[in-house]
Amino acid sequence: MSDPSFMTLQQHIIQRQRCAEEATGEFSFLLSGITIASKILADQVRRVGLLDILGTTGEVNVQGEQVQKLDDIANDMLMQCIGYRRCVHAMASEEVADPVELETGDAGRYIVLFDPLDGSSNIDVNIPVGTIFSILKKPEPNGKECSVEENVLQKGCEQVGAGYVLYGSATVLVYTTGDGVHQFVLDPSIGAFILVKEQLTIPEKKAIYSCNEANAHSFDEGVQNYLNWVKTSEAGPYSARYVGSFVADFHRTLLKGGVFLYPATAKAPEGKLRLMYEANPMAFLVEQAGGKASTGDTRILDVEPTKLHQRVPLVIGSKKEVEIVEDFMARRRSAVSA
Ligand code: P6P
Repeated sequence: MSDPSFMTLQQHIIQRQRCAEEATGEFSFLLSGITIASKILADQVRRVGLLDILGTTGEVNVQGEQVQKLDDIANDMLMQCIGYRRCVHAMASEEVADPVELETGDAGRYIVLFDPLDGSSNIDVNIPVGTIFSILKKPEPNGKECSVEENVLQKGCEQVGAGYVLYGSATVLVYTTGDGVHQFVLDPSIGAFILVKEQLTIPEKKAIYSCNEANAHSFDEGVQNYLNWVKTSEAGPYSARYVGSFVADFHRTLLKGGVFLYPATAKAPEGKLRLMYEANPMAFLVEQAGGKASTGDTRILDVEPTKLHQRVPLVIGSKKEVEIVEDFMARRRSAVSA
């Protein structure tokens, strides 16, 4: 590194925790479990095709999706690297039906939820994929014995940390602990995530929309009206961008602005993206960056979870762009109810 003033992710977390009344070093130790796993995954993802890790395992996961070999590797890696941390009470993964409770007793203060490798069906064609994580506190005991499921099912507004790792042309990590959004790039020459942007903010408005319009026929009619409007000269010109890998589409939206939509469809009547470990962490990040995230009418972070793997419709991105979509949906609802 030519610049001695660089800051690593660990230094950044410890520096910020020094300011927080609860600086115990536990949080930075917890996050280091995620970053170790992500460095190993970055190396694996970069070498797909050279290693026997392409394709599927032949199994189907709890979501009913074909398990990619790298899904299993990513899940095992994260479970192992986070599971060693005594400060972790439980973990929950997109790849595992139920939360995993760790025998850490009172030392276990945190709950970590993750999608180990989102977009993994794109790996074989070298499209960027990502790891998404969400961190909750184990609820204080209230006299009632709570199951690990009850401890895990908390609203997104209860998160104490969230972030993602994007395995693309560079390996990028973006995280928040509720004090702004910070971006790091992995420097493979030293094996450390280096700070590149502090207090990242999303543009309030940007004429980019990101949506799989092949499903448009079964979208909410308000969304269909939005998709018609967005192509008119009055609206635009808008650009359409859709990678089909949520972390990649979200990262572009966060940095450049715009709106990403995955509404309810005939095939996915609750939406496709999962609340607890996809929508919630990205909603925490986008709000910390000055953006907005809703189901189309309800703030994502206020959605009361009922199931670990529940799905939710998602409209996320620049505040003004999300509000335009919400307005189209609200106008359609009032037209129908009139
Ligand atoms: P569609 C990948 O499978 C994923 O879960 C997200 O990463 C992505 O945003 C979405 O599904 C893409 O879904 O229906 O457009 O292929």
